[in-house]
Amino acid sequence: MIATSRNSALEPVAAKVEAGKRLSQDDGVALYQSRDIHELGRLANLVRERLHGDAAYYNVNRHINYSNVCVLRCKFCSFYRPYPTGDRRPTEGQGVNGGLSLPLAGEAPTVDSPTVDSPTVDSYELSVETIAERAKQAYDGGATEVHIVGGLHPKLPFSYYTDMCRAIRELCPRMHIKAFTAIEIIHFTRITRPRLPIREVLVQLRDAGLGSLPGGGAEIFDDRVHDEAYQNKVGEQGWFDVHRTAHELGIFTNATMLYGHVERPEERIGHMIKLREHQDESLRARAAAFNCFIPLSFVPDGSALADRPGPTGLDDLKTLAISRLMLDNVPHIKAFWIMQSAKLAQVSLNWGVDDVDGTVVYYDITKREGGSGNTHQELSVDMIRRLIVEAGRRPIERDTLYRRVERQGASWRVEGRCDPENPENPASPRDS
Ligand code: V47
Repeated sequence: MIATSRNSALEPVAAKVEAGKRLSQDDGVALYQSRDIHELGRLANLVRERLHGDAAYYNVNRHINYSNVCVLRCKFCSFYRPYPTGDRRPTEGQGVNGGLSLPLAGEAPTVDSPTVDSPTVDSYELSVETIAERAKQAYDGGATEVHIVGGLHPKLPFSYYTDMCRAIRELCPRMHIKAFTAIEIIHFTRITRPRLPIREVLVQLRDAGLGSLPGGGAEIFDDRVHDEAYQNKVGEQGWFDVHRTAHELGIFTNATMLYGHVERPEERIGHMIKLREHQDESLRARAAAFNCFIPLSFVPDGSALADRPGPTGLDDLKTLAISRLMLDNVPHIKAFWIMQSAKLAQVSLNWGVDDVDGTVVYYDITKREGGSGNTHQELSVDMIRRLIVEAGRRPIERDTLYRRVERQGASWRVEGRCDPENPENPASPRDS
């Protein structure tokens, strides 16, 4: 049973939050240990309203996953497929993501994967033309952002990624391209000959049209967790090197945390504190910083950790609220509704969250229903606004950089910062 009375263990933490002081590792762990969920929600809401009042942000976007082929075998992941053996090639131009028709559910299995239990999905890679066409379809429908990520593909050359950005830029001149996690950026440094440094990879992508980096690939910054769940993946140093370099170049980025698999509460808090320290540095010395923190609720279905239960609703809500309290220097906390569900994302708007991502449309990386579920995962703008209004918040359409979007149907323009009057929002993007 959940206690509803005020828990005295939280009083020192409450005093710090009310005074605007920074929380420590122990404070964060105390918040996780507390069963006083009402006090936790109150505190997170206090900080949320200090920063954003009653505003709640969303965007009109489209996710595209260019390929599920990946050289890694992360245990939490149900998305990856190995590169096919023999004469076979990944399915080209189709994929399960965002096909111009509905996804290819029920396909016969053609690829054996030792760890992933999702036999209906084959390996695929999309051509640059297909990606640009899908972006254009979204752009014509009024999307302001395309969010593109994929696996670490062993064969595609770096020019595939720069060509992809150029092709989208050409067809959709005002659309923001948010693409490639830090792990993909490191992969690009390894596939170029001679090897390009991170900075040069980012500069070439930016010149081709890249606008910002999503927050993926962070998982949990902890060696124990890393070794247990994603051993061969680039670790925290590589992830931070990419984000540091992006910030130096004036490229805004996001940050994520994948929780609810093999990590412990204190490791989640450690993760948040590492991000907070990095953000201090970026705000002090660099041209850009993290815009948003996105706690990603682990979906076990179809992964090698499918025997784990994944987070409960209460754990989701607590993690979102604690993120708001710990990350005092990151302006936005997002409940990515695909992960926490639209219903819980709505509730979280009074628990520290100020952003719910957007319309999404297709999402391949996680699928409910045993890992082979439908990748068509879409919320209409009307539904997003309804969720926000019912939560007692004021819906504001934003672009990727949190500038207000004024819209009439499919046509839109950016109106400057969402919160120009709010100096407490430390990493608001400069007007440019
Ligand atoms: O890096 C993989 C995660 C991430 C699972 O920046 C999983 O606005 C849950 O980073 N269960 C990619 N999560 C997605 C991502 C993202 C999403 C939405 C918005 C933004 C943003 C970024 O998805 C991966 C990994 O951490 N992931 N498998 C899983 N089974």
